[in-house]
Amino acid sequence: MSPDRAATLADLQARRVDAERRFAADPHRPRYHFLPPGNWMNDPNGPIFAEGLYHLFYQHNPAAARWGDIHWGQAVSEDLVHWSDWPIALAPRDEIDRAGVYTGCAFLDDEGAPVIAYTGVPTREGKPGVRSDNQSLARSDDGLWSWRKLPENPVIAGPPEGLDVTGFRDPCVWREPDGWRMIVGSGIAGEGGCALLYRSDDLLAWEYLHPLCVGDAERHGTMWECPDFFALGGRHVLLVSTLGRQLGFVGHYHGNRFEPSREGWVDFAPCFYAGKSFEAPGGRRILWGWLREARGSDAQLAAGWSGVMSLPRELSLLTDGTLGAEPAVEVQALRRERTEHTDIVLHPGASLNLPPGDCVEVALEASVDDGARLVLELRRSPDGEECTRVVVEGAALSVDTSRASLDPAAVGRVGSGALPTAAAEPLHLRALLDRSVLEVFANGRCITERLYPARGDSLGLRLIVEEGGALLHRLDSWQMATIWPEI
Ligand code: DQQ
Repeated sequence: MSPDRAATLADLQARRVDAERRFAADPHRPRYHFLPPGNWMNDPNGPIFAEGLYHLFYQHNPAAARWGDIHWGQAVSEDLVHWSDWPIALAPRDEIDRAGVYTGCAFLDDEGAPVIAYTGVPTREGKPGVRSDNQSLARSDDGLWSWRKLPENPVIAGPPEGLDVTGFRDPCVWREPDGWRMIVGSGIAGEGGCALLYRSDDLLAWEYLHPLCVGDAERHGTMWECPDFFALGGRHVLLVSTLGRQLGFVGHYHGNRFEPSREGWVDFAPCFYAGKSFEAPGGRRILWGWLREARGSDAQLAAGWSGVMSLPRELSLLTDGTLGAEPAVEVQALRRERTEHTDIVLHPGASLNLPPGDCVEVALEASVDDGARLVLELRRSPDGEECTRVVVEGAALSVDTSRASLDPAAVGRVGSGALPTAAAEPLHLRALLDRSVLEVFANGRCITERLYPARGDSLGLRLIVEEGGALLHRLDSWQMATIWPEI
């Protein structure tokens, strides 16, 4: 490593340690989810495994805990869990992207050189999509450390002629035997959200083909942001962010056409957004998502940070053909002190207290009676005034944050969705709590929420069977370690 690079890395590391020290007294700042050392973060961008490292880019305002002056931040990891900050990858400092370098992807070109495709936004005046939002490229010649925008930019200057679109951003690029493909998030006025498909031989000249797929405005929204497209389990998956959430289509792709046969929300709550995936060694498909705040902008500015990355989620196709997700196995490296319970019959009304905490994981496997209601209470104050509830009732999974916080700036709500399997199947439930972040996985489905308890003693954790009974085959809970150097 060159002395210059070593010095820059040391500076960035020192800045991270300072930041985490400064934020140490903030009870809401997560300890084992990635986030920048301060200020604003939104979408994950261009995740890629290259040159032996996981690279994670993200939409970033380095100057304030609010959206604006959007850059591409960058962090790298050897293990998918612990991160080092690298220098900002892209800044909005050119005529064609002065108002922001928006979301995109990263890939290796035919020579193996790392390339970023992103949306350049020259001005925020005018209608998105027709105000010269463009698709542009940057290349790295030094192992993804620094990025040079191409002189040929923009490689696509605007949406196809004659198409009345609702937006034009967030390229996703992949290679096919007969050339490169790019989809760009868009929507056709009067029809619905869509991903516009392009083809190229050299990544510089792009020919518009047609929409890869068009949604129905009412059910799938009028604009598709952050499209992500990949093969999985013998099918293809198209992820799009729309209507405030991420939608996943599973289907067949042939002859440049995608025909979805299954669809569903990638996460049941509106907190997980703009998810972007990559192929990890071994062929695993790993998804990252932006976990938005669920408190007012004043509270975000006062905190000095906003936005958290989800845990890496490994995607799969479930036996019913729908998209499933669970935390990547690497996350288990953060488990510390463990408590274990096995083979417990839980009668109606039974409860099981677990070691309290605000950075914990609970994993359980249970056979639940028909009509039973199993509840995991987290961040519970001793008198129950504050409490977040994860509820499994029949085939319904929900998270209720309506009593999570006494703070009026914190949003409380109930999010829910259906589990893929019948209640007769054992329930596999995992809840990963990291201060203001809660990610819940159950039989392949997930629901993510943000919670900001105001009381310092809201740390209680317990399992209750409110209705019916259950056989708890096993339950483990762990205190979780921080991913930052101990401070
Ligand atoms: N965020 C980016 C856009 C994208 C949106 C801008 C989704 O590229 O469409 O920060 O959150």
